[in-house]
Amino acid sequence: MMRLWGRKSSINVQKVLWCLEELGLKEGQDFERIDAGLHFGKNRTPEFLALNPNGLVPTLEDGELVLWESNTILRYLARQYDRSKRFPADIASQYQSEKWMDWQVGTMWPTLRTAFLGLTRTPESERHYEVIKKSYQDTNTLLILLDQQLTSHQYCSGESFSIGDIPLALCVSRWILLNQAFPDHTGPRPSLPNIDAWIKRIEAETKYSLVAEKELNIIK
Ligand SMILES: N[C@@H](CCC(=O)N[C@@H](CS)C(=O)NCC(=O)O)C(=O)O
Repeated sequence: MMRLWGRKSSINVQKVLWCLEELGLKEGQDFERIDAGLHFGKNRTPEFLALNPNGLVPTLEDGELVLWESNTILRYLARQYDRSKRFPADIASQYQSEKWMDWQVGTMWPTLRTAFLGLTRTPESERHYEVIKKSYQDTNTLLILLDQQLTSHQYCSGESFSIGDIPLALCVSRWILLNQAFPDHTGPRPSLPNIDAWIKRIEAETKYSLVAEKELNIIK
């Protein structure tokens, strides 16, 4: 049985849980999950650091194989366990999906992360509101790119849901939630109709609602 280390409130753990759901892999049957990170701790113990020297979640053990980096875990799960062909297998769709996964981890999340951590994981007295607003507004600009992609395609890599949609949708969900919870500190959120339609499609056609927590888990 696989073992997944990580608390459910982490965006990166949510990616893995969502992917496992899409693949029909069940907690308690195909994998066990151990709460780790933030108030659960466990991620700085020598045993955990031997698995993942970054001390971060998610970390996946599958037999002898130990993986960290959430997007890599998604790639592995899709390649190893997609028995029912849930995700597109043609090379063009796969690499379009890869492109958006790299964009999420290298461009979008680093931009939004400042606002996210600033508003949800930083005590109010230590928040830098100008920096937070800039981070949020810069994300607005970036998301116009994704909205444009979704003008002519149903999903990020084409007409089928792929693993690339998972990281993107979880980021977009946080972008929406942050603005709902802190409108004064994020500043306005533009209407991006293709992203709105894509999120609705994802909610209707995937297991997203089963795993993605709709809370920011704000630490005061
Ligand atoms: N690039 C890594 C980032 C992992 C990461 O930053 N994980 C956060 C949670 S989202 C973490 O472990 N934070 C420490 C903690 O929860 O204690 C990935 O995609 O897996």
